[in-house]
Amino acid sequence: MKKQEKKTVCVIGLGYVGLPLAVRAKEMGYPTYGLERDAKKVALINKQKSPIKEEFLEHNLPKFPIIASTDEKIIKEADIVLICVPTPVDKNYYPDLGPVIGATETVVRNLKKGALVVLESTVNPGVSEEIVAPIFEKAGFKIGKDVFIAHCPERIDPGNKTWNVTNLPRVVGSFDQKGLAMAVEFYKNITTGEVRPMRSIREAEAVKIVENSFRDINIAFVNELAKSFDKLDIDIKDVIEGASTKFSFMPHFPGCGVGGHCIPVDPYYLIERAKASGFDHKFLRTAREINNSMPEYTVNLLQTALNEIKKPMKGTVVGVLGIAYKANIDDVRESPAIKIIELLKRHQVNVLTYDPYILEKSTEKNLAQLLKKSEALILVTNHAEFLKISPQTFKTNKIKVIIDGKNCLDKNAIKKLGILYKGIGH
Ligand code: SAJ
Repeated sequence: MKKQEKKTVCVIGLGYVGLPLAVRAKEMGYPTYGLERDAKKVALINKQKSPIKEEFLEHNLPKFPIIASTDEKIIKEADIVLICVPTPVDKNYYPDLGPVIGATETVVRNLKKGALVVLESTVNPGVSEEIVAPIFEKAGFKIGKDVFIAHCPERIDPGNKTWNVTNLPRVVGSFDQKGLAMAVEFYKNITTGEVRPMRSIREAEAVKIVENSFRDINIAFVNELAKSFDKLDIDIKDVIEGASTKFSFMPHFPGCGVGGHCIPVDPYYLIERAKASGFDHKFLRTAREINNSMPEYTVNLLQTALNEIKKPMKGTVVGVLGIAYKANIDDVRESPAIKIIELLKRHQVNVLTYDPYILEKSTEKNLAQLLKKSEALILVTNHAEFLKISPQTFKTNKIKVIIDGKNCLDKNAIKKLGILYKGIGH
């Protein structure tokens, strides 16, 4: 790890991935620019204020300020360009490479000859060769001479207190040895973790899709077990704890759905690309179907519980605890809460919401207000604030039904108070 004096870095996309990377590059001595289309974000970043509520950024951005701009001409200065734009799916779960294509075209318009361009966005094997490279070649750039292209899949886990851009292990692939060497050198200056060169850029693309699909299928496994064990009066939470005593078991946990910009999205990139080559990823598709079914399963648990106490869904006031896709962050992308709220409204439930990290999307501005008004609750996100609610508080607020979408509340204490509790297989 050595401080860099000369090479200039430009990060394209200053979100959960790009902004920490830019801050880290600056910390390691690279003059660092950030190209971001959202002018409000650019203004905040240039005042060293993080647009994202995230400890690493709020702590480090003021210490290692970068120059953010909406003007693509800042790429002209860069010896190293890092593309960190989203790779979402559309409403039919079809991959949307629009942001990657747009960013690549922007780089081509402004590229400094001989620069290294690294795609960090998660993509399926083949995108660098079939989508990114042709854009450079069509513009007359010779890859391996006028431009060096590499892929180093991002591994940022927002809010993770242990792993961040400074220590995450990375894999890197390129079209040529010089590009690989340039990229490996850069990332060795960024992370204290292992930097593993892969035999090809396609293998580097495959690594990230594999690690996230692995997580998705394992979550689907326990979600399916939760549904099955619910009918067998077996508590999946106890069973997972029991199985975890086995040295090789890797616990995953059932819940009301799988959200985020990675896990529920990345498998579709492989499913669709493999289909184009004549292979059907039945297993990955089935896992996605199981995980996508959990919001409806959760709402059905509420309907059953309300019916048990002779209350209809229609008109009942139901408080949704949490909108974010996971605990203690403010990210709603692909959050199960979105589907759950939509389904509740379809049942003409009177829906209230509260998320301490996303007050602007919450109908109630504090927890007490939501609890006071609600007759039933669905916990979607296991934010720390919700784990602190005492069972007596539910009783005092006359909550009759609790659906615990993350199996994180005190089931026995709640049931003892005569409140109807249902978890996910728990
Ligand atoms: N979830 C479950 N059961 C589990 C684990 C997660 O239902 O056992 C749900 C979460 O509630 C959430 C979704 O899945 O809705 C995704 O959760 P996540 O913990 O995987 O969080 P992410 O989406 O931030 O995943 C990131 C990923 N990082 C990148 O893609 C760069 C992923 O690779 C990491 O494995 C993951 O963090 C992690 O391990 O924390």
